[in-house]
Amino acid sequence: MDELKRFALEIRIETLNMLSRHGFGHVGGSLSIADALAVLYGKQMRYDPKNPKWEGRDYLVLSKGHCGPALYSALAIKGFFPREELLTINKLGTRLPSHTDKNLTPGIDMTTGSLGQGVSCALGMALGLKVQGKPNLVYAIIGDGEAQEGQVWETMLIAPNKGLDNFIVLLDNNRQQLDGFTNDISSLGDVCKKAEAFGWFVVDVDGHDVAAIDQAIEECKRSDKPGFINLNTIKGKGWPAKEAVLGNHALRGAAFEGVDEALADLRRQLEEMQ
Ligand SMILES: Cc1ncc(C[n+]2csc(CCOP(=O)(O)OP(=O)(O)O)c2C)c(N)n1
Ligand SMILES: [Mg+2]
Repeated sequence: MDELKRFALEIRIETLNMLSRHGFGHVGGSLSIADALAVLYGKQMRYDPKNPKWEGRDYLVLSKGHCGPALYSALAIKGFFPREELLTINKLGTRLPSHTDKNLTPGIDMTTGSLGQGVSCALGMALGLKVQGKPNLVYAIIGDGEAQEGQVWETMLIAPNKGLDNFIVLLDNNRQQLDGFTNDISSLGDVCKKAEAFGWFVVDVDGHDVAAIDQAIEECKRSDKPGFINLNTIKGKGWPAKEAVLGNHALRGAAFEGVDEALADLRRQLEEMQ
């Protein structure tokens, strides 16, 4: 598990480094999924960085596509493309646009950014694989604000009806969306009970505990239902000054003040774990 913790720290470091150097980006929601990505790309998913389209791979759809930087960091660390390329984020001609694009980036399996659509596509991918009798798994990461979209609930309804035991949805439940706290805007209520009532196999975990996330995925894999993992997370996790505060969704320019100290602290944590 230490390796996964290190991987998550590296994802946070690369993410903060590229976004602060670029001077704009979705910091909060990228930092909250670092641990889940570390478990997926550090242990659970089958993939080949030298052959991103390998037909035996598992698929990940980052339905909250604005958090591409965290996923790019995981992919670069695992060798899908050179790590230096991360610094081209969102620049003209880059293969790394702010939101994920399957036609540009090695390792990205679905173009996302319009909230709600990604998980809908992931459902179709899981259904297609199931119909063909293939063993690949499909993972999707959605946001809590995103879960206000109708398409999310169509997916929640259809996946159990189609018996998609090859489909695992992870909800990055960081309790914040673009413009405030989700409970103040349109609460999801008891989302675990809702998912269960729709027919999913549900696990409720600390979304920053890599061992718990790993265990949750194992349990979902064993279940004969689609899996729903509620990741209880903190938006901005890893940069203490930005954790769970309003205004941490996307930062620009001066809002990055203090990032060097945050990066130094993360690098120190990483060194202590080597
Ligand atoms: C359909 C759609 N409406 C609005 C937006 C603009 N938008 C981008 S991120 C975001 C907030 C999403 O909140 P959440 O899903 O909780 O993401 P996180 O907290 O993980 O950043 C919004 C409204 C969008 N990308 N797509
Ligand atoms: Mg959120």
